[in-house]
Amino acid sequence: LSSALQGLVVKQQSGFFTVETDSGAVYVCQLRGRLKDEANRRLRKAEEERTDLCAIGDRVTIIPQPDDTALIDEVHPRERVLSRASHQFGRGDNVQGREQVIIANADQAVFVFAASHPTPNPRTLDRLIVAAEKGGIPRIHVVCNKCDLLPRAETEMVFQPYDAIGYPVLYASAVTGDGVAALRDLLTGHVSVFTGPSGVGKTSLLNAVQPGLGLRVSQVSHATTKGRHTTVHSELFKLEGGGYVADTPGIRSIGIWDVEPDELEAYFVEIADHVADCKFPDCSHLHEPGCAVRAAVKAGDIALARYKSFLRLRKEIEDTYEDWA
Ligand SMILES: Nc1nc2c(ncn2[C@@H]2O[C@H](COP(=O)(O)OP(=O)(O)OP(=O)(O)O)[C@@H](O)[C@H]2O)c(=O)[nH]1
Ligand SMILES: [Mg+2]
Ligand SMILES: [Zn+2]
Repeated sequence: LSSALQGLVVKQQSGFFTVETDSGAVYVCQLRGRLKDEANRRLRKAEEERTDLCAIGDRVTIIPQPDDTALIDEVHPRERVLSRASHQFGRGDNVQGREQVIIANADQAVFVFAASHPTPNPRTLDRLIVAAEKGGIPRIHVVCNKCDLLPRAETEMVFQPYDAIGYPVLYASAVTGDGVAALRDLLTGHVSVFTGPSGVGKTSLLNAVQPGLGLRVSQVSHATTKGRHTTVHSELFKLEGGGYVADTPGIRSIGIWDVEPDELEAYFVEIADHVADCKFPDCSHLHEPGCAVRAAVKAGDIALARYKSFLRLRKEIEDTYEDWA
């Protein structure tokens, strides 16, 4: 009779989870019935919480079966999580926002964009940063790929503000190999997740970092049609130098999960630095006198684009809360 093993969920694909055990064996698993029952009992609660029971990065206990598959017996509590809200909004009782776990237990988030093709959207990056700060991910990095396509000065105008507020930006090109060694160093020894829009070259960069991976990349040299994703499943890969990195499907949009309007400023770190100096403790940083945030924007200490992004996101979250009330 097989006994329980401890492992890591490295892949998730339509109800099946690939688990790598601590001794290096790999099993394709399903959630055990008992867990499913528990899950069902938890479903009413999950209806309120609306989250994924198991995701890549989860530590699990599995029980091998005679047919070489295994059952997931237990999903261990998560240390941290990178999540988004999936957009399934309905009306009235059918409102169905839910938490989609991008990865559990990552200690590093790498947000990948392209210098061009597709044109980077800093508002998407702001959202990803909010999600990572909310999830307690200690290391957040930005990678700007396809630097072969645009003069560096133009690219830096978009990304330099992030470097300035403490999110290191790495300029790279999977085509020329620029920045690939630095990226490899960055990933080694960590559990990282690659996230960003489709077609920016996440998979191409991973192939460059570790050629043995040989992952499938888009044949189209630039993302033309929205909704065409080359990578369709999230998967964690073991790095030769130690650690893991997850390749994930490109995101079209990222909804903010479980952040209240008043909470948002805490996840815009350079804004959070100033709120204590506002005259009113409940300052909305919109029109109140003595607002230290607006003063910092005027003085150029907070980038105007980030301030606008913050206001826009807060408005969106407020509207969502109103819809749900
Ligand atoms: N010019 C240039 N093209 C690149 C670079 N990196 C990737 N590409 C091209 O961009 C296209 C998309 O690359 P992928 O690696 O599939 O992009 P992805 O981010 O993994 O996309 P999804 O899996 O859909 O999320 C491919 O045709 C690559 O050849 C780069 O540094 N420079
Ligand atoms: Mg890909
Ligand atoms: Zn203020």
